[in-house]
Order: sequence, then C-alpha cells, then structure tokens
Amino acid sequence: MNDTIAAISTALGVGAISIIRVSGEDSIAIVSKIWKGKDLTKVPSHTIHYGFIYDQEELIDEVLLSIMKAPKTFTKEDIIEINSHGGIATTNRILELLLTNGCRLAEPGEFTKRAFLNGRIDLIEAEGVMDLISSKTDKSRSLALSQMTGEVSNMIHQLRTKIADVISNIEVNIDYPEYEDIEVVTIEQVKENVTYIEKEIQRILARSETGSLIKEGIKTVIVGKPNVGKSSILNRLLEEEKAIVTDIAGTTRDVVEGDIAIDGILLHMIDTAGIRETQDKVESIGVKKSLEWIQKADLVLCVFNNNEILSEEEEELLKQIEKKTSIIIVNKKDLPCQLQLPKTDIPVIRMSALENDGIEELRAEIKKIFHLEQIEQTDYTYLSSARSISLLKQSLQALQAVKEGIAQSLPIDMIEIDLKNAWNLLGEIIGETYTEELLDEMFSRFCLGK
Ligand SMILES: Nc1nc2c(ncn2[C@@H]2O[C@H](COP(=O)(O)OP(=O)(O)OP(=O)(O)O)[C@@H](O)[C@H]2O)c(=O)[nH]1
Ligand SMILES: [Mg+2]
Repeated sequence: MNDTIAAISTALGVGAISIIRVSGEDSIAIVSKIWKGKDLTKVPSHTIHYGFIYDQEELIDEVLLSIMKAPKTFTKEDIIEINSHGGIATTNRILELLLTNGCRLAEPGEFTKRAFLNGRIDLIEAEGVMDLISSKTDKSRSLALSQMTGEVSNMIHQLRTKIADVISNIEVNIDYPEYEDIEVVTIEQVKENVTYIEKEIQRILARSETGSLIKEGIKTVIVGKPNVGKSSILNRLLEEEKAIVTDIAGTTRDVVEGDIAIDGILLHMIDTAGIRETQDKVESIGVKKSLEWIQKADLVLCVFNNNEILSEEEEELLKQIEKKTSIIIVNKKDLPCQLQLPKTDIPVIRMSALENDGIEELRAEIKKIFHLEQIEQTDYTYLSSARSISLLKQSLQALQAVKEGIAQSLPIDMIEIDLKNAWNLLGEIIGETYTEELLDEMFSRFCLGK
C-alpha cells in the first residue's frame, strides 16, 4: 500500500478549474519533478503555492498547488492537490505526467479506502462520503453529512460500550466465582441491560426505514390500461413533457423515467406501457415489464379512465396491486363518469391530467402514505445502507438469543458468547472487522479521485 496514487478529482469536461490529487509517501518527490515554483520539500504543510507544471522543457500549465503533509490529511498520507486550468487536455496531460513520473492511477474510491485503512474514518463515515457525493435532495445531503461526520458512528459506539459493560460484568463474575450470590444479581443485570439495548436497537431500526427512504427514494411505477393517461400524469408530476402523449393506445412502448422530489424525498417515477393482452411483440414485452415493475416498486400508481367501464384486465390489475403500497387514480374526471370501481381499501384520487386538476391531491396522498411530513428536520442520525441495517438486525437477534439463554438458565459463559456476537456485529457496521471483498465491493462504487 506504499505506492503513491493519483487521479483527477473533479468532473471531467469543460470547466474553469480541475483538481488532480496525489497521495502517498512519494507525493512530494514525484510532483517536484514536474513543478517549477517554491521547493516543496521546504514549504510548510497545509499551504498553497503558485507555480508551473512542466514536461521537461515544455510548459504545460500555470497552477495553484496545495500541499498537506501526513498525518493530518484525508488519507493520513502526504497529499498534493494541483489546481490546474479546466478542460480535458490540460487535466489529462498533468495526470499522465504524474503517472510517468512514478504515480499509479488510483482506483475508484481509493483515497477514501486509504482514509479508512489508515484509521482516519470508519466504514459508516466512508459510506457517508459516497452518499454525500451522490445525494440529490437536501434531506439526503443532511443524512449523508451526519453519517460522514461521525454522528451515526457515535450511536453505534454507544451501543457497543453498553454491551461491553455487560460482558465485563460477566467476566468479573466468572473470575470470582467464590461469591455465591453474585451470579443471581448479574443475571438480573444482564437481562435488564440487554432489554434496554434491544429497545435502543429497535428504535434505530424503526428510524432506519426513514433513512433508506431519504437515501434511496421511493420507486414509483405508473400502470394502467393503454390510453388512460399514464404518460400525461407523469408529465404533470415532472412538470415537463418527458413522455410522449397521443390518443393512440399503446403509445408508450418501453418505460419512461423521471425523478421528482416531494418534501425532499425523491420519487423515482417509471411510466410503463399500458397493460392489456396484445399480439404486438414489442408491446407485449413492455406489458410483461410493467408487471415486473409492480413487483419491484415501493409505490404503484394505478390509473383508470373515468370515462370507460372497468375491463377484465383492469380487474386483474386491481388484484395485482392489492398487496402493494398503491394509489388508484381515476383520470379524465373532466369527462362523464362511466367507471364503477369495486369496493377497495386502496386510496382513490380523482383527477384530470388534461386540465391539470388533482395533482396536488395526489402529492398530498403520497406524503400521507409515507409519513413524509413527519420526517424530522434536524436529526438525521439514521442508518441508511442495507449493509448496516442488516448487521443491526443480526445483532438484535443475538441479543434475543441472550435473553432466551437466560430464560433457559444456560450457564453464563454460554450467554456471554451471544453477547460477544452482538458486540462483533455492531463492530462490523463501523468496520472494526471487515473482509477484503466487502471493501472492494464498497469502494468500487465510488467515483474516481475520491
Ligand atoms: N379528457 C381527458 N383526456 C386526457 C386526460 N389525460 C390524458 N388524456 C388524453 O388521453 C390520451 C392518452 O394519454 P396518454 O398520457 O398518452 O395515455 P397513456 O396511458 O400513457 O397511454 P399508453 O402510453 O398508450 O399506454 C391523450 O390523447 C391525452 O391527451 C384527461 O384527464 N382528460
Ligand atoms: Mg403512455
């Protein structure tokens, strides 16, 4: 891991400035080979310098260079950041120069991976870095930030400390068995403490649902018979003409997608091909797909035409969506009513996409279903990644095993095993223990230069 890595940290394209980042023990030596300006081995850490990048005698760019010496840096290694002029040609040329002078091209997320491996941040904080970069709403930004700055990690540390206290209590007991009446007291204490920790974990898990909602958004699919106005509704929600609308049934052949935000929560909208029996091959693939989408969706918007009677396919569709979180939309309410819906517990919104009437009611219903107005404005210490939520669930199970063990009067050192298990699982969340595969998988999702 001692090699020195380099990458372009800004987005590639035309821009005023690009940043090329270098990290590793040879950062200063390598950059010095292509730099004309102050002697980098002599300048103080955390300073910025004006100078030039040269390829032998050829001037490449006029730049500002930041130098940050280990250990007080993001990776805990020497870091140099070259602020060059933007544009692909200059930026790439400087990167190439660094590579020919001894740097290795960084893998995606490698700077953050080094920050983790060198103990600068834990895994939760590393995930936070990635989430911050990819966040699309203000809420998901706040969530990522509280993760990145260690608030979420603190919460996990506190739980671990509580479990560690219980374990050390037991150890004392095992080490001094001569005090006969201690065991009874300890078992009672263990039970009490474990119940408390369990409750804490359950509370965090309940909130983590909100966490993943903020982070992942709500996958929303619009389904219904051809020509009922699905694409028109999508366009109204997106406030743009994204999907093609015609009076020809079967206009949408493949899925059309778009994102909207409601109260800071992202809805990833998918408009599908109308569902009906069809001979047309391309269309029938689309129909199959939209049925698949229903299975995958967090929310199904099922559209009917107010002006038509219910068809057989639509009755079938109603059955399909019963088990899902869904809203029935009766569209074209500007036309005379022909539709008769069977009794259902699914909320019904009547609207006219043509006259832009009822969209607000639809938004309000979505807010209600997902309790969006209740999402706290200030506290964002939720777990949000599937990885950490699953580990937290497993640690809850381990604690439940502790209580079962107590109920069955198992020897205390057996009970201790489950406690240690819970403690280890919480440790995995923050990366106290990890596997190479996990790190590879996690950091490969990062962008280059971070
Ligand atoms: N009167 C009336 N017409 C509407 C309304 N909403 C949509 N339409 C019309 O209905 C027709 C079909 O609309 P689309 O949005 O393309 O319907 P779709 O469900 O996406 O249709 P496919 O993609 O073919 O499955 C168009 O001519 C729209 O202008 C409405 O609220 N009232
Ligand atoms: Mg359509």
